[in-house]
Amino acid sequence: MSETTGEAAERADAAASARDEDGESGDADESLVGRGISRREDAALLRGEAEFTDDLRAPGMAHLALVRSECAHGDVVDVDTAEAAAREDVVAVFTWADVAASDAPGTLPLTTEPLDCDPPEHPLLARERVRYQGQPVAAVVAEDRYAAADAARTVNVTYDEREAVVDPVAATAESAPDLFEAAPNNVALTSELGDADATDEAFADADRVVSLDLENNRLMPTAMEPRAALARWSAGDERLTVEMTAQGPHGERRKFAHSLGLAEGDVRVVAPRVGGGFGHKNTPYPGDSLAGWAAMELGRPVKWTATRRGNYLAGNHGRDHRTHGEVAVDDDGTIRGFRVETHANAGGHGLGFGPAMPGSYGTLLAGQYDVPAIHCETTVAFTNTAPVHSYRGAGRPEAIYVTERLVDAAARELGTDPVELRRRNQLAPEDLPHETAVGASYDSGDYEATMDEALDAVDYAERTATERDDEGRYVGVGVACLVESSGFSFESGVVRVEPDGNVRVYAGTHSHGQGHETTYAQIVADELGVPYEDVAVGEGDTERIPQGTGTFASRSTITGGNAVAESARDVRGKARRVAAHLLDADPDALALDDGTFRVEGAPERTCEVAEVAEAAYGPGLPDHLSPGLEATTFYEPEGTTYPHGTHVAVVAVDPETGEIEILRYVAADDCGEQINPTIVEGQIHGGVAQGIGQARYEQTAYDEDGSLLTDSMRSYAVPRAGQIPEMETRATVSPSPRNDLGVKGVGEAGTIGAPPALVNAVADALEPLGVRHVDMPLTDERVWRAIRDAEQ
Ligand code: MCN
Repeated sequence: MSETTGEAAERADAAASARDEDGESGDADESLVGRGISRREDAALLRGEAEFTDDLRAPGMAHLALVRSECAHGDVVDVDTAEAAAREDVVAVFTWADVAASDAPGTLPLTTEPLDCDPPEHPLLARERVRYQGQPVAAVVAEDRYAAADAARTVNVTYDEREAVVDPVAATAESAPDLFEAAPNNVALTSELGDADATDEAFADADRVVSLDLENNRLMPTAMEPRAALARWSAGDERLTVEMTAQGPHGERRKFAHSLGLAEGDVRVVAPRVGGGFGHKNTPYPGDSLAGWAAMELGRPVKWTATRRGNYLAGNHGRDHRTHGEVAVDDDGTIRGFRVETHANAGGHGLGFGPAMPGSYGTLLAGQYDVPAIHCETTVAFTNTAPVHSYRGAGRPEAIYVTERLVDAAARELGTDPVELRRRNQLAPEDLPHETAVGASYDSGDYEATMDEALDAVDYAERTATERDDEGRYVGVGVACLVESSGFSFESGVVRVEPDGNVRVYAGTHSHGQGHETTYAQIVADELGVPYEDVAVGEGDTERIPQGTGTFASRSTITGGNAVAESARDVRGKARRVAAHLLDADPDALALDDGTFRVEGAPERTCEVAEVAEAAYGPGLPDHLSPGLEATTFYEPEGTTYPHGTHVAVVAVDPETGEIEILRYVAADDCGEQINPTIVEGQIHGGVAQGIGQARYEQTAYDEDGSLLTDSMRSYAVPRAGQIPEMETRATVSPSPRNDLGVKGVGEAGTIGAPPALVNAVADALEPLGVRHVDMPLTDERVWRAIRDAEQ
């Protein structure tokens, strides 16, 4: 079942009118879930009162700076630390020899995924070889951060340089230099999805085959806050506490235990406010482990904060796929199959291959369509570049880009309207649940209805073929239909009513901009029947939360949201039994509303949740009631959910300069039940802005020796506010049958929809000029060259 924009808008309007001055509602008659309550976390952020890792101080704290390799591939001949070590303000200078001499293993797991090969783990400091520019070679600990940085600059590393390779296709050639003996031809992993024979047959039978070679540009996540960690070692009880920028504190705790040789229970990880993650704070890094290791060695708190350049050099990058894609299509527009071959870049030490793994990439290739045969081959290659891992979308933007570019190219080949081709092949609501040819199991949705929401907004039906505006610019419309997967693995959620009646909620996820403090409070206040204001939400502390998976892959609402909902329901049940005891009533005869239990039919017999809580923790409970008022849930959804949407871009392209103007951008998305429509809209805005960044501006560039050419924000073009157009959002609501709240994720929809919508729009605009495809980023120069090439 699907609710249209009109209905969703009505709900949003109702929500808006229910807001009080602070944007919060105390009206308990209405459900809080579904209201666009403004984010409670924003006040502290806007006033500059929120504390980030680098704001934290500890008595006796020293500062760690990394000496990063400027060589992308080479053998370390000598690390001369004498000058740095001689400085008075330097506490210690460490190299691999020091780590090796300690009790710690000193390495990070290469990846959590099984590979075709078994290369050595990533050493915290380079052993005898470096494999990417920016790899840490030495660490300097000093009394202040400036002294540490100055001293680090004096460390002189001599390398015996080796030939480097940066391109994932070139890396697999026989002639390419190997990074690891254990990975011949640099192949980290090959994977195959779908039925090759059935796909060959479909291609042989189809009227036409249309192909495209696509490059999914390499991106560098640019969170406002770089990665940072403050580590404290308590020698007395041999426990390590690390406050750090993390998306999943429990995963980080596992990493510290692994690299430092500690029991997980002896490590506490706390993620305070985190200034954006976008996937790149979800994998282990040498810097934070080294802070922990140095704190243990020195018996002093040690802080490490990455510089912007360090972040760019050695923080995980994203995307970087080279793809040959083919679609088999009949003349009547029926899609018979997709065949896709992709080389994905793993970088110089795979800390994770998220975007290249079949589960997050190839399984999404069917998009919104009923495609009987799909075959996808992926080769993941090591190269002398920064490790590549997840960046907002992590495999799904890469897949949908291929699908949506191929569908558009097929429409142009057939001379069919691209929307009509999509309509012809889209899965209908009654086709769902649906198992695709690449193993995804879609849950619910009316893809065409959501597409029509977006198309109606731009009056698509009124559009004539090719348009030119008053300035002679070519106007194009690009449509991108997306499906994504969300809801991976389990999450824990704790709900506790304190003896004073206040409610504390803890979850294993971590909000670093997503607004969980607001949305989880909405969920719990509803489920528990208490005022929203009484519910406080905490995340990001392994000591307070039993276990957790963390925030990534738009999974938090489905897993964490449902975990806290279930705990709240359990607590409500217990509270009802305690209240029944206090009121001497049958539990079934009690109604709970706005924090007060009432005996039905006897309105004078009431008791507050605070009284119930006091009784629950006090003496005198009858034998059938155990003390306490809290519950912990480990929740795993019944299956993955598949949010969907259609994004439409209208662009004007100047044929003389190649300059693009985005005239309209409409995103119609469906993430199931919306907990908070305002936050959902904000998530779409942020994602689309980053998607526009990929489509138009951002390109990570290495020279052939593996030196990063875009190592600052002067050379890496993150879009500025003025480069982001007005966005219009629409919504449909197709509840997921796979979790109790009926929710699907929304955090990445924008980065998935925007790139193909924009590239399709530019291809549409330039079709009369004979331009078939332009790779991202669509810079003026690239577009101008594509026009000139087509003219020739
Ligand atoms: N939401 C909702 N109703 C739904 C779905 C979500 O109200 N049906 C709300 C949620 O409750 C939450 C927000 O929307 O407040 C995002 O929820 P969800 O889609 O579950 O995604 P996560 O919370 O798991 O966030 C992860 C996702 C990812 S993978 C990246 S990357 C990302 C993103 O969210 N990084 C972000 N959004 C970001 N936003 C900010 N500001 N900063 C980042 O680093």
